[in-house]
Amino acid sequence: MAKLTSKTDTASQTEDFTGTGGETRQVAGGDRPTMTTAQGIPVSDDQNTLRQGARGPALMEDFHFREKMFHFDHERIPERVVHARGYGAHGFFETYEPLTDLTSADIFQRKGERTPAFVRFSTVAGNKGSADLARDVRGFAVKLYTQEGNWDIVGNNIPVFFIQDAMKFPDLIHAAKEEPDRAFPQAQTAHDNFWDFASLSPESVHMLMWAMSDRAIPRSFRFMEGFGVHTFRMVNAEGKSHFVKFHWKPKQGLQSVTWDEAVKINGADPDFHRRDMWNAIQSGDYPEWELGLQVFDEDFADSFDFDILDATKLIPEELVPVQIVGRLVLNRMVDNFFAETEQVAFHTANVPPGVDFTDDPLLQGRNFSYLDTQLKRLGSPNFTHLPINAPKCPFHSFQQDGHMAMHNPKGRANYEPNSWSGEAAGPRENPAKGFTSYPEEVSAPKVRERSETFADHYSQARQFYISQTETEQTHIRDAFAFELSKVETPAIRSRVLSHLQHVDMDLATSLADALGMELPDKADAAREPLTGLEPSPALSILKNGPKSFAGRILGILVSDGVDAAEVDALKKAAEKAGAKVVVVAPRIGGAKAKDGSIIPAQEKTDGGPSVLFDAVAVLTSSEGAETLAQMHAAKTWVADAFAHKKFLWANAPAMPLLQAAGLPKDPDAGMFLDGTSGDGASGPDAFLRACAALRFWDRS
Ligand code: HDE
Repeated sequence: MAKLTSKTDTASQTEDFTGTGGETRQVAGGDRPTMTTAQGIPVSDDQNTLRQGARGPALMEDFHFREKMFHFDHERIPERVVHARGYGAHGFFETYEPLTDLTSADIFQRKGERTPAFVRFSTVAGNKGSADLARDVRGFAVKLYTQEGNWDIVGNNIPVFFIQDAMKFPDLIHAAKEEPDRAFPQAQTAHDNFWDFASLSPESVHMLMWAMSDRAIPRSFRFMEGFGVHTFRMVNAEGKSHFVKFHWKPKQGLQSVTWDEAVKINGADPDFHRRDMWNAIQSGDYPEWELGLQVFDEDFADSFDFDILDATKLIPEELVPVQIVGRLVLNRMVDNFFAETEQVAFHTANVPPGVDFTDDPLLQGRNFSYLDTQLKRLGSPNFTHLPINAPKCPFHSFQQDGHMAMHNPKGRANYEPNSWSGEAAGPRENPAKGFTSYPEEVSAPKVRERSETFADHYSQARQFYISQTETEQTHIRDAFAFELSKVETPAIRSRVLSHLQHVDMDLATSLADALGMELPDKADAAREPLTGLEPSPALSILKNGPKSFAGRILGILVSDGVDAAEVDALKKAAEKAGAKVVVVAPRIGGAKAKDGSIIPAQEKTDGGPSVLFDAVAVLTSSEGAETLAQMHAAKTWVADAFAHKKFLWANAPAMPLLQAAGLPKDPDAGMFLDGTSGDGASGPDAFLRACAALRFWDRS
């Protein structure tokens, strides 16, 4: 490397240089532009502050240093008070058929039309740097840049919420986040404050069932549903209104991990969900959801057992089927995380003409909160000027000035009415085309009161529970036991048990047993729960899994001496099934196959534990298996995959490793040993077909 000894104009140089202090300097030239200050002044030296003499004091006039440090000092903006950790991607929404009978919303007027979209997924409780696999609700916020303005469906992956009135939101969030005196636990509800608040708020019981289910530990954003939660309205051109619930259904099918995996994934790859989204989109495997509507009218609302304005209730799909109306495809990652994912600002009140609100007291509160929070977070009412937030249709108003105003009105008029003409006159309201609120009639005294119709807190919690498979019910029980084991105050645990007896006596009894506690008296119910609600299969994850192994990952643990053809055959079969393969080897340089070739590895045994994969294979030589059998990381790799009930393929030489890991000699139907499973299925294709079930839950 040439030594750069003098401060010359480096614009024409194209190589890396070593500066006088030994530092590497990359200088402009070729396709590298000249660095400038924010004012556009070319920078000659980005390595050294200006000082008096090589060992002397720094000089105030070093405008480049001062500007650089000033900007850095102000890089952070306040993180979101909830949903701080999130990950976004661009895509489009495609309308399947016009929905003119239902809504005048422009996005639903033309078959096949594509509308640009941006989606941000998030966890709720943790800070920006928390781990992806926290047991938590996931945010599913969609911005649709329609031709009549931005429409935000700011939803979650769970169709109900903890509370009924926005008044309680600050309390809920305070209780769920880290405790204020000790600042822990981070991104976890497993602590006294949360369960204290929740158990004192019986309206949260339904949502608690969801939060303790595997819905709260999704395998990835790609494999979860989204829900608008509240009842909204759709209004057609004649002004007729219908009630609507929004659903996003993943074409990939639903999938979650187990709690033991979640805990381990958080250590092995705290970015598991964002990495998954990045990898899928970058490799062209674009995730897709279909938009579904549950449409109903006042008559249904009046006949329904619950209040459609109560966000702690859902409408079973078996009662009001979900009508599929379009698809959402995510096909492009952001160019810059901060500019797009961090600065995107959603707001429940962003609805286009043809969509409207209901009086759900949670929704009404949200319609106040989001605009307010954006001002705090983004620092200026002009956050709508940021490209990620700006509409993609023409927009005109007389809003002006303020911090960072980037769209500045031209011409004389900045008010209306005005008597100017032509362009100078500016925009005018348009009664025919503009947003008109549905003229709902409301007449009632002003009160602070919760409607009687919101009082049944247990029936749907029970319905959710009885809709789950046995495996899922066990996971729910175990999740309650785990969370409550972290609660230090026995009276709080006991209060939870008092509510759960209204949900299911067996659940309450077995949980009391798991906690080593006596069952307390049943809680007094504000309203006696209904008996006889039918199970709703749509509420189970396992009943709504994928149809194939596509989009999933097969992890193959290999050793030196392995047969390269064997690895290749399994890899090809997996890729044919639409899955991806990750090869794990004791060394990151890969494994040396029997024929001397190198099988490249993407992970090293302890860096790529089996919890990161959907199904696993172990392909070794006899010698390699003996070596792996001595390695703790290799043994847990296999033992965990087995314990997590994953489908497992192993060649004959791998048996010593499997045995060292404590696996049974006789394969069950989820284990393909030497190519054949316990129920006689054989060959890589049969293995991958079996993998579509994702887990062999019958494994004892
Ligand atoms: Fe939010 N919520 N929320 N929320 N919410 C925010 O807005 C709020 C609720 C949801 O990726 C905040 O921009 C209140 C339900 C998502 O940027 C804030 C209430 C549902 C996101 C806020 C609720 C959600 C937020 C914080 C009770 C599911 C992330 C930062 C009345 C239907 C959006 C921000 C993103 C974010 C308020 C309840 C979903 C403070 C007051 C119910 C997905 O405005």
